[in-house]
Amino acid sequence: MKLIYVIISNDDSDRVVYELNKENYSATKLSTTGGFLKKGNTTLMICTEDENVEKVAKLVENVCGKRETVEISVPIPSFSATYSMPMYYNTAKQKVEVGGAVIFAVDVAYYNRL
Ligand code: 2BA
Repeated sequence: MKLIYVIISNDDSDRVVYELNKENYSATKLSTTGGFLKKGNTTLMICTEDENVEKVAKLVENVCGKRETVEISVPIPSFSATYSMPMYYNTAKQKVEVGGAVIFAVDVAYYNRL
């Protein structure tokens, strides 16, 4: 049994969950934030048999499509010497790949539906 994490854009999330549910995969949606761009994204948790991991990845790929390179303003935090919270953010233009999906899977030690 594997727990698959799928990180996708918020725009693709409803469609991906719809397609997963249609194929009888259950998914839990988490509202997450990308550490680099500091923008909201969606992380799906899908627990399924090992042999389904590639099928889920293919399904996600079909919905999310390919990455593209865009130039955007990336937030650059400035930390004070005293506090670990950023005092302010500067931005810098940078070429970044967006779109697509990030997928990884981990072994599940225990699974039960009570
Ligand atoms: P973010 O961390 O906001 O990253 C958004 C995109 O910015 C990344 O797309 C990547 O193209 C670029 N990027 C990230 N870090 C970079 C850096 N240090 N220098 C230059 N460009 C950088 P993706 O790779 O498709 O990642 C999309 C989102 O998936 C990430 O949002 C993060 O939330 C998550 N993610 C990606 N790799 C991960 C990993 N190894 N572990 C956990 N989460 C990951």
